[in-house]
Order: sequence, then structure tokens, then C-alpha cells
Amino acid sequence: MDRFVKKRKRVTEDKEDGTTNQAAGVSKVRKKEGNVNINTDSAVAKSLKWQQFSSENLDCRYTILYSKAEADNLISECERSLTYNTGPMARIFVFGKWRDLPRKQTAHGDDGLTYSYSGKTVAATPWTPLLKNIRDRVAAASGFTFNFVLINRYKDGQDYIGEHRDDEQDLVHGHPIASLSLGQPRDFVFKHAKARGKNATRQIAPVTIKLEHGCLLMMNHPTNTYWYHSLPQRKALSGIRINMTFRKIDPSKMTSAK
Ligand SMILES: O=C(O)CCC(=O)C(=O)O
Repeated sequence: MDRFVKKRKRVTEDKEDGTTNQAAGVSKVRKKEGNVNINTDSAVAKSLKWQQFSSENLDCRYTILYSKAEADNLISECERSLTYNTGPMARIFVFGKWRDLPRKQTAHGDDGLTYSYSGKTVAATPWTPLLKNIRDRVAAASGFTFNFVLINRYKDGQDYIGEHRDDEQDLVHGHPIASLSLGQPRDFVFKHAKARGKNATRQIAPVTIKLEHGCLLMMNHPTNTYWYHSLPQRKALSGIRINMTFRKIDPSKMTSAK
């Protein structure tokens, strides 16, 4: 993904300019309502209903992890307690220029973990009690552990994230990425790498998932190898949204930007 990639070239390819141009006729592939066989026996996991989203090499599961009341409380706590990057860390190198990120961002994780972002390497801020709590709930729901979270805050529908893949080498290969959303529901769009833009060599329909307040989306391997994802602008929407992507970094593979 762009923020873990130290090469400027990748960031440029990832279209942080908002021209994500969601294709007409986007396919919605909600399938298989009901419980699916997830890798955990926890009470949290057993109480959840998962929806499966599938396409060629795309494997995602979606559930509502927090009730509205819980999610309302969590987003208020996040607004009260989280601080976001400013200065150079709030900028991105795109199309040959440094620009302000079209959202706010911060990252927390285990001691000693670093992440590389747009030519910089930054140490993860320690977990807060609130983030630990959410991390543990995500782990109980998914059956996977995570040592790092990237947090994106979108002040309204003007803010967005451009097309990118979360496939950087710092991540444990094959480990899922767990994406928790709070606040304004937004469309999350997957596009197959071979079916993007003018140079597309395949016709594979995009997959759009509406990410609701309190939902958890599991992006399972090999989704991020083959599919780009984005959160396109939706200018009519006025609500704040916070997204947390829980990841597993392999300390032995951490990259260091120059
Ligand atoms: O805000 C979102 O739902 C997407 C965030 C994202 O794509 C990322 O952190 O890689």
C-alpha cells in the first residue's frame, strides 16, 4: 500500500489524485449470507454473521462487529483521544509533487515496529487502551492477531484514498488485513489489477462494498496481490469517518526508507 511503500513510483501509480473513476455498472457481489467457517471459537466470533464477497482471486468477509451504540461511543472516543500526523508526514509524493494527503492519518503498533511511508520511515506510536481494546475485539472476531494499525480519518465525502494495494514487503505474507469502519458509511471499491484504466487487458467487474458504521471487512489473501482498492470521493456526504486497518508486520522484513 502507498504508505508502506518507500518507492515514490508506486505512490504515483496509486492515483492519490482522486481520479478513481468508479466504473458504471459496478457489480455488487454480496453472497452467502450467514455464518461462514472462520478460524476461531471465540464467543465474539460465534455471535457474528458474515457475508462473503468473492471474485477472481478476491476473498473478503464482511460483518457488523459493533452495534450502533458501541460504534457511536467508539468514534467519539477516537475523536477525543487520537492525534493525527501533521507536517511532512501528512504529505504524499504524487505526480512529481508533494501534496497534502486528502485525509488525516496516524499509526500505532507494537514497540519497535516501523512503517515506511512516501519516502519516510516512522516508528509506530504505542497502542492506547482504546486501540488495544478494538484490536483485541478484531482479533477475537477474526481469529488472527495484529501488531499494527493504520488509521485514516475522512472529515467528509471530499476526503478519499486513491487506488492502491496493501502488498508491501513489510507485511507477513498471506496474513489478512482487517478493516474496521466507524462513522459515515462510504463505498469501498476493488478493481482487479488487469482491469484498471486505459491499459486494461482483462474485463473483470469492480466490486463495491458499502462500509457501514461499526463494520469489519476482512481482506484475505490473495486479494491484495491482485486487486487495488480505493475509497472514492462522495462530495455530497458530510459525515466524519474513521477507518482502522489492522495489519501484521514482520519485523525481520521491515523496510527502511532513505
Ligand atoms: O478507509 C478505508 O476504508 C480504506 C483505507 C485503506 O485503503 C488503507 O488503509 O489501505
